[in-house]
Amino acid sequence: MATGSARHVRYVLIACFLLAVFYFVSNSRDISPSLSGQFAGTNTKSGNAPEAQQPVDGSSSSVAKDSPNQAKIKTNYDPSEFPMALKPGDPGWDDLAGIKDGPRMNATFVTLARNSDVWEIAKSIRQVEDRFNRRYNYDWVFLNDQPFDDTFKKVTTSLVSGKTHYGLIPVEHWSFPEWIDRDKAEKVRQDMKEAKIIYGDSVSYRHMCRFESGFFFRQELMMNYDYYWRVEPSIELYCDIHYDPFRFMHENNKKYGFVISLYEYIETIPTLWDSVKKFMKNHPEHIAAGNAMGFLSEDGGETYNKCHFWSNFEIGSLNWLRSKAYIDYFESLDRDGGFFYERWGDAPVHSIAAALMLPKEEIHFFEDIAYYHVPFTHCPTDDKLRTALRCHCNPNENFDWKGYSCTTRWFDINNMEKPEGWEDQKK
Ligand SMILES: Nc1nc2c(ncn2[C@@H]2O[C@H](COP(=O)(O)OP(=O)(O)OP(=O)(O)O)[C@@H](O)[C@H]2O)c(=O)[nH]1
Ligand SMILES: [Mg+2]
Repeated sequence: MATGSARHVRYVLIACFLLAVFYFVSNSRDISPSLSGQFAGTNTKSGNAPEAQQPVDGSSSSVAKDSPNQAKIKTNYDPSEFPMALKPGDPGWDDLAGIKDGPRMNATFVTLARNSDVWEIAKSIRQVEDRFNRRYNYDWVFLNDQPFDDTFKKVTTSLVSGKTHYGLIPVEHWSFPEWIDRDKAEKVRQDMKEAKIIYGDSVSYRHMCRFESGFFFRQELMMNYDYYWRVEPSIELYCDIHYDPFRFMHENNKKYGFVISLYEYIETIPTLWDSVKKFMKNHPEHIAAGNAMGFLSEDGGETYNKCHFWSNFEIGSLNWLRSKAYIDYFESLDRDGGFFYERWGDAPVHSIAAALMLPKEEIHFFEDIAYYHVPFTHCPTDDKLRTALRCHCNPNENFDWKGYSCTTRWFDINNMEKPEGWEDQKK
């Protein structure tokens, strides 16, 4: 009897031990985020040391300027070892738990905000984390023309799963350049106020637009990264994101990604296109073969149709924005003074640059990233896709195919097939 019960106890102990081993193995990925994090930028084939700071942007790759769509570039990891679940049914699609294994890009979220924006940016961060970043833990850079206060830092750091960084914008990136006639600028603001143009009388809005057009990507903190994802206060993300959009950009040699496009108010940019034409004449070397001029103009560039990508959402290449081509473009526009003598927005400024200075295949429409910034929504058109992505947006609010959107034009100039059901959403 005594021998029998000792054997019994031994069996129970062995069973417990095996159960503990099984539990540890099956949960190890979830309970050791720092271990998974070490995959960032490593050469997973050879098991080399992390190379997270190594540039990963395709700008130095050997891909031709007018490369075909979906041009793949060399990576310092083996993509097939960590397949991305790009569509329902792809390997790993159902795995939304825990920290995602595989490589990380040298990328960051970036937000320009005031201290008073803290609760609205908190909502945005919560959405980005829940739908994507809790599995990827990318960093977040916050920029401000005033020092961030403790509340802002505490709240945002508590919400972001990656590292947070806080930057103070130098005065020279947030002030009138010396060549601007302040009296003339003041007069314009008065006129725009009377004409009831939104933000028409605001000085800070103009500094913001100029900063986003020409300076955010070369702030000291941003120099550590190759890709950015811009997030504004009060936005919503409506669907799960099953793969890493930064990695998608890198592997497919994309430089600029958008979700919503529309027409700009002409009152804010009456002479922008003249300024762009001057730049094109002075710098033909910066205009890409196979560009997306057809998105911007119906007459081969004579006039601007006002189409632009809505820049409050952007995923893009910082190395492209830091390129000589983009800097020459920004400096040429900046000299012409329209950020202050009119009210040029960073959305048309970025969009025109992308459409003219990149081959059109390097611009990507993220159909599967559902997004809201007042007053427009991008909600995936295809019913099956929305269900698979567990979206909570109302498809009737999808702006893509409505009259004021330029997304139909984007599809047409790229000969892209529109998603099932698009015609039902036109009105
Ligand atoms: N630090 C700082 N950030 C600003 C300032 N003005 C705007 N921003 C930020 O710049 C971004 C764009 O400003 P918004 O006020 O959202 O401009 P908008 O998207 O054109 O207009 P809304 O429809 O009001 O959202 C947001 O992330 C703001 O938080 C400012 O004066 N200082
Ligand atoms: Mg906004």
